[in-house]
Amino acid sequence: MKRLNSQLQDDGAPMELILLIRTLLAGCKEIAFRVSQGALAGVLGSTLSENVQGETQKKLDVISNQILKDILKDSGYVKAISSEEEDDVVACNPDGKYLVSFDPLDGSSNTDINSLIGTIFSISHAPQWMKPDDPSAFLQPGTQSVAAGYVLYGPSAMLAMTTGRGTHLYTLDKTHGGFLLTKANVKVPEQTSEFAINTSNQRHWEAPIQNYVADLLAGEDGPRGKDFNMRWVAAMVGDIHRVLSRGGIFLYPFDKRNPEKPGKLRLLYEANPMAFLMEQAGGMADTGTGRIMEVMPSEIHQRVPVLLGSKQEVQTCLDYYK
Ligand code: AFP
Repeated sequence: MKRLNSQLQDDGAPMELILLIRTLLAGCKEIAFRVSQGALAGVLGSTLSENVQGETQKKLDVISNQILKDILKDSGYVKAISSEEEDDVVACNPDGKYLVSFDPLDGSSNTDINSLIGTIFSISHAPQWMKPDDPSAFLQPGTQSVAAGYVLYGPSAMLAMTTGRGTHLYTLDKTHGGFLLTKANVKVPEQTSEFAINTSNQRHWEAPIQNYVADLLAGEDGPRGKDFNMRWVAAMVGDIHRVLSRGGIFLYPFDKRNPEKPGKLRLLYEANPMAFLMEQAGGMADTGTGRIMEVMPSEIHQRVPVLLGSKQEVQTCLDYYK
């Protein structure tokens, strides 16, 4: 079976980027081990602190963030880090070539119920003239990313990754500790009968999503003329992994509750990396008003509406915005 290293080389990734990715994944393997220990590792439950978004941090969030921060800072490849669990950017090596954004433990509320969680990341070039503690270095659209992916900590630990030459799936071989290629060039089916949205937010959606979901729910008797099934993992990594594996549409749309929070999901370390993976797998990723990867960030923890997945279904959903 092909190893991650040779796939990255075949995809033309530069050596320093390969070394950075391997460093990042060494941290993810440690997180995978801690996650698999569950309550035995004494890391479940909440700490008393809250993160910048006002959410209670779980101990595993804090530990995962520390693991990734330490390993990336020590590597020398990274100029600065932005993390869901850090208020500000973390300065690293002033001569580092890359910027890394990550959500160290996405879906962390699932830790309490032994359900799917994961690490999401994206990597871009660091502007050479900027200081490592300058947050504006991160204000680049997703189209500038050189690599993105996630590690899903499930029944097996799986890596989905792209360096812009297709999306590939790897499985962590715990016997020798490496990621092995298990599916090259993933292709998301263009059509689907499966959708994912948190319907408890329905009253806060705008008209286009209200109308779109109403038509999905009407099934065979409605204008779509077929029945749709619904799934919700409550961890974006889990939902996106299902969509990459068998198609579907995932929605976290604009929410009228708070105009300063136009959606729940964060652009830099949730929406952009998943959009990059999805587009490289032939899918589509949009905010409802434009391509996610073209959104120009105004701050590192910016939130955006997210509609992504099977191409034709996302297009159908976007038609409701016209
Ligand atoms: P947490 O990391 O705080 O658990 O949030 C996960 C997440 O940001 C994303 O992974 C999910 O898609 C989404 O929130 C689920 O949120 P709700 O189920 O609360 O709508």
